[in-house]
Amino acid sequence: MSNERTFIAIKPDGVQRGLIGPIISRFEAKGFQLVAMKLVQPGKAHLEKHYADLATKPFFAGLVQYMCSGPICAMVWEGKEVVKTGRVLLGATNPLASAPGTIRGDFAIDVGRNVCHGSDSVESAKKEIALWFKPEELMSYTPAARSWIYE
Ligand code: IDP
Ligand code: MG
Repeated sequence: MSNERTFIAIKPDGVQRGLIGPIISRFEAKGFQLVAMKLVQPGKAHLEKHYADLATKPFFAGLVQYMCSGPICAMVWEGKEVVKTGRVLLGATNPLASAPGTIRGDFAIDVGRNVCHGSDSVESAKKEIALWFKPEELMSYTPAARSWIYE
């Protein structure tokens, strides 16, 4: 199915470091389709909800503070297996363990400043997209290059 969707976010450090363009470029170049994008600073309650699964972790408070420290570029990307492959493009959670050629491998060092987020399953993608976007913010369109990307 080529209409799978994932939630990808450029975290405050990525925005401040001018990495919006380079990160978007990698998803575009791969052939994935941008269906929604906005710059937002949604606040503590929203980010606690986004990272609810990590609430018991010792780094949770610092993580929420980091995510609240500036604007986030929130996006939805669509394509065949985009959830799994999106995380391959991002690289491992700890940038020092991320392969060169991945976003975190190329642009980050510390796990607490790893510049981007990507949904870890189709189910969490659905939840995250619903948390960050209203249905009318998601665009449905056929990209001109579609038949040059999919056989
Ligand atoms: P993911 O972003 O690769 O899915 P998760 O385990 O879901 O990784 O953790 C969410 C985010 O929490 C990470 O991207 C990172 O910013 C932060 N994080 C994870 N582990 C640590 C840690 O040990 N120290 C500080 N921050 C962490
Ligand atoms: Mg995660």
